[in-house]
Amino acid sequence: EFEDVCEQTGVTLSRYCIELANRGKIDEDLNSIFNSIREAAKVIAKLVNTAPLQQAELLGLQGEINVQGEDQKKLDVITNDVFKNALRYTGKLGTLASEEEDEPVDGSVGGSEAIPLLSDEFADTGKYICVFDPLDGSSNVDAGIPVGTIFGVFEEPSPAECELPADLSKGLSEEQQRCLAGTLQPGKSLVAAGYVLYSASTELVLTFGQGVVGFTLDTSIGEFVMTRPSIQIPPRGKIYSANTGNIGEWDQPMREYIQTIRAGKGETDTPYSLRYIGSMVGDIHRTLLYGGIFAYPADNKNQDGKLRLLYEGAPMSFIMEQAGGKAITGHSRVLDIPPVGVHQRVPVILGSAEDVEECKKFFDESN
Ligand code: AHM
Ligand code: MG
Repeated sequence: EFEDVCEQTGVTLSRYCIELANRGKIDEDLNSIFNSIREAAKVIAKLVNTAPLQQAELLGLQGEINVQGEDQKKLDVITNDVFKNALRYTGKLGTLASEEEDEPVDGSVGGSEAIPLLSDEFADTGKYICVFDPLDGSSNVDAGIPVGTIFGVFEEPSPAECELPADLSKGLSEEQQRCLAGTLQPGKSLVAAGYVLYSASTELVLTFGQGVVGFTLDTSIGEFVMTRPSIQIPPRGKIYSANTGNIGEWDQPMREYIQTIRAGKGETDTPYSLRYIGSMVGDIHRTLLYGGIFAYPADNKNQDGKLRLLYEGAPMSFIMEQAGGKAITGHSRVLDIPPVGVHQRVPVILGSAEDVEECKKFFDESN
């Protein structure tokens, strides 16, 4: 019967995860976590899709608060709750760290909140840590521009690896120390990462460290269906993607590199085209599929760029490398950086291997 269902639907994300678990490629806990991510992604897709309708209903067409009156919660706050709670109810997470919250928090769930008839005790067995940005680029939603969710999953380190440097552990309770130590892991320790793009279609792209797979939400059945069994970024592209409004503030190597490729004076002798949405998930998704280079480099005002290492830089770099691409800060590999703070920023340059290598030469020569 299982096969019959799949003949009608294609390979669903749920089937994909079950089959990986059956083959021992992921454990049951990770399978549960992806169950929850899948469900949360569907809810967020719906929220993003209907946001203008809800806004119009609340404000009325003249922009005045209507009779229902209460303040509307911001979409990034709502989506944070959706994603966080979906993860917590798996009982498999020791720690959750969101771009929307100041500190990483304990991921366990107390009893069975809100479900009647399920009042017996439940012991959390969480050993995973999830870092996420529930709605990246949320300022774009009002204009109908694509936005996304980005996430990464770590395993909880052993107590011995949980020692925090004294300056970081100061003033924190034991539990806060555990959560922080678990969260401050370099990208190369990720066991899974992915993103969801809410756009013309809803796309979910993930990696368990064995290549990159893409799914598309089939809204008629409410399931993510595999549409790209193995995503490989082209080794070379023709597109660059960066906020060139800041070019005057960038580091010299970055500025020179972009000037070179857009003038057609780079290794391929072809002028590159500019594509920039200003919504990382959309810009990365295009880069992954069409090739080229995406950058949010350091500039005079922001020595570490804008994007966050844990919620944006590391998961996206893991996906990029798994698809055969590269991800650097300029001189070094993004996945090698050990974070010292949960909201730490990092310059990122990622995309097709040959393009990133060409860019890196400008940094190497500047030394
Ligand atoms: P956010 O986390 O506040 O939404 O900001 C992150 C977004 C990314 O999606 C995007 O790559 C970047 O900010 C765009 O920044 P800019 O407007 O400076 O080009
Ligand atoms: Mg963000």
